[in-house]
Amino acid sequence: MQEIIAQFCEISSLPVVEPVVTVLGSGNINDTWLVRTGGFSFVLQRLNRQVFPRPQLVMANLATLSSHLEAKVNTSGQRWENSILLSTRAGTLFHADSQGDIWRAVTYIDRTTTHQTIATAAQARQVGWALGHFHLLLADLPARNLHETLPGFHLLPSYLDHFDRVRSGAAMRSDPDLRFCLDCITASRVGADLLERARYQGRTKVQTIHGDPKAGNVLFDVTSDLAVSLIDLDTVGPGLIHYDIGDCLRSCCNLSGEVAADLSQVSFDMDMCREVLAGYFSGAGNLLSDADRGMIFQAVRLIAFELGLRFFTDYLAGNRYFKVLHPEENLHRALVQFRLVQSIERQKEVIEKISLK
Ligand code: GN1
Ligand code: MG
Repeated sequence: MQEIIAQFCEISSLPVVEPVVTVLGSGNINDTWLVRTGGFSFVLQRLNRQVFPRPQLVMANLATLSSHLEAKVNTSGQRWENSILLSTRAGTLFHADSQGDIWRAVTYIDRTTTHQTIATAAQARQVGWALGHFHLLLADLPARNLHETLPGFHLLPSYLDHFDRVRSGAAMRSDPDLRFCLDCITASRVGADLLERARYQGRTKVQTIHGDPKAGNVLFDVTSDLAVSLIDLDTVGPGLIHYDIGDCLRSCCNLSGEVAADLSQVSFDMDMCREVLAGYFSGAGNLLSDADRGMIFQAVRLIAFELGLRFFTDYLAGNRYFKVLHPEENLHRALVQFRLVQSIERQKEVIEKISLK
């Protein structure tokens, strides 16, 4: 580790290295550490090469995004800091070690913490605001300036094709949990191409989005509990703004979290939904048209379904994509998302109503 750290800074005293899970929560893809050395702190990450087979594109995007964000003056009225890429001492965007692993450093935003699940209305409003504010910051960064690092990342029809292929090759035991997932997929795949159709028909346009704005990717100030930053920027790139709004809602309004201990408690909380949307609208200004707002219900339904499908497919394929602590974890994660989809569908009218002005 010392050798890696020395690529990014001069080591004067022995660095203190902590896994970031203890400080800023956890991620399902990359490995992350907080490094403190000689009064300087930064976040060190090893990129998951299986998920990101072309890390150069991820790093090029991060560099483009960093310079875009660094040029912005904060006029938001609250503390706001961006996660910025730090180059190596040799001036490169990342360090490749002898095993071909890719390491990179980003700024550590101090006096902050994360909430993996949202506990208060004020936090929900702040997450919504942070996403809206972030979209406003990205509004003048043309999507064509960024690479698509994960082609088809939020293309639900492609995930369904992939699921169908994996399923046909998987030995399926008879089990009520598997049955439940299969039934949900059959029911919810109806209309799964709704956002893609809107895109092809020109009813929604591709722009620069975050790609993964779940609650745990928002940094909160430890004292004020106000949002300070949106982190985890590997998936920033061309996409539909609805993917982000849907992902943020499915994450914030699921109060039992992605690994809910009691499946019967999983539901989509409408009070939090109101707060997230109010925060989003205040942060994003006039970014959304009325037609965009009209698609918010479908966005959250489809993104929760997409995530459930991705977890379930990965479970059937032998847990190759998402990190797991035990072999049934992706199945459990899928059950949570599919229950959430059912709860979202039951509240269609209310979600549609509060999405509009
Ligand atoms: C993954 O790494 P992490 O935990 O921020 C995933 C997201 C999922 C999320 C669910 C590149 O993000 O799409 O929504 O897990 N990221 C990638 O927790 O697949
Ligand atoms: Mg991520």
